[in-house]
Amino acid sequence: MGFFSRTLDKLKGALKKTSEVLNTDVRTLFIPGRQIDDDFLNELEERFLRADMGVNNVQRIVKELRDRWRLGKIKNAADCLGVVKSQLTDNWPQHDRELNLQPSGPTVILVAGINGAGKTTSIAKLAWLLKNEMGKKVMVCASDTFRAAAVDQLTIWADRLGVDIVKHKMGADPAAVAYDACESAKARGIDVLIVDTAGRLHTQDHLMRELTKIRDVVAKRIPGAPHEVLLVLDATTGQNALNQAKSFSQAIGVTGIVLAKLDGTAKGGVIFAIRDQLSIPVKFIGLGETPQDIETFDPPRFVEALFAEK
Ligand SMILES: Nc1nc2c(ncn2[C@@H]2O[C@H](COP(=O)(O)OP(=O)(O)OP(=O)(O)O)[C@@H](O)[C@H]2O)c(=O)[nH]1
Ligand SMILES: [Mg+2]
Repeated sequence: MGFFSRTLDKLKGALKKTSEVLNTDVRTLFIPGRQIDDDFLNELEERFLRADMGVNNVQRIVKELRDRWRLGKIKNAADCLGVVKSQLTDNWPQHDRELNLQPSGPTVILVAGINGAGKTTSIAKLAWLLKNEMGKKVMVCASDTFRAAAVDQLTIWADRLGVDIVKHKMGADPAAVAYDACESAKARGIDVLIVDTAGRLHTQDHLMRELTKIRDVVAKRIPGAPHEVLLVLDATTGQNALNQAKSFSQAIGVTGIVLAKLDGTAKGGVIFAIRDQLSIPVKFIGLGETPQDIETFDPPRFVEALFAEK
């Protein structure tokens, strides 16, 4: 049984959590008994745009609804809900959302993103998930040597979660820390090594090259590494996240997205824009600040949660 289904079984309450924390105002539109008219369709379009679903998506869905309404196939708001849900659910590409875990030897996960996106917190979440849900031996690597606080933050998480950490002093070469972590992970029989990196803008060429250097170093130490390059995106930045993803992807070859901070944002619809515009799967979603606030991303469940009553 794969990672995905195992995790789903264990996280039974997770859908409830998603519907509780998703904060878009699309669900309140489908009032029972309300008839479809131009006002309704315009309002629906507006709210979908506000949820940051992306113009193409929204136009496609609204056109579909308008066509069906004109043909007399649907009459009231409640009929729309079913169409919208299936429009949102049906077109997900068959992405493999499982982590590419190696059967033996350390799996290396490189984590990148802009400043404050939620990288270090997402690493704590992944470490928690891998250790507690999957029984993996996890090590984290403090390759964000830019700020002293960054190493401290990761150290605190490692201590709390009971996972190993490899770190150097602040200002050290991030690739050298990664080198040591790879050696240490092999020596200690670690299953998964997760590498934290400093936040950077995709426009900062020298910092993007630093990421490439870390990637090259781990590739030399461990066959096939990094097995995952996860880009952490902050859902509250909405459509901006798409540009970040495109640039990071060109620079370092992203294999999956962690969409953090979906709790409490009204821009949760950005996940549909990501599907529309990028060929990178969202693998995990972040729903809060504790290590347990993570879910594997499951499109149908997400769509259900988006329209579920709170
Ligand atoms: N509500 C919420 N807050 C989050 C989530 N993920 C991260 N945060 C918060 O966002 C802030 C930044 O998170 P970090 O994990 O430090 O972000 P980072 O990308 O490592 O930041 P730098 O290393 O400074 O670039 C912290 O206050 C986290 O608690 C999430 O899913 N939900
Ligand atoms: Mg960090």
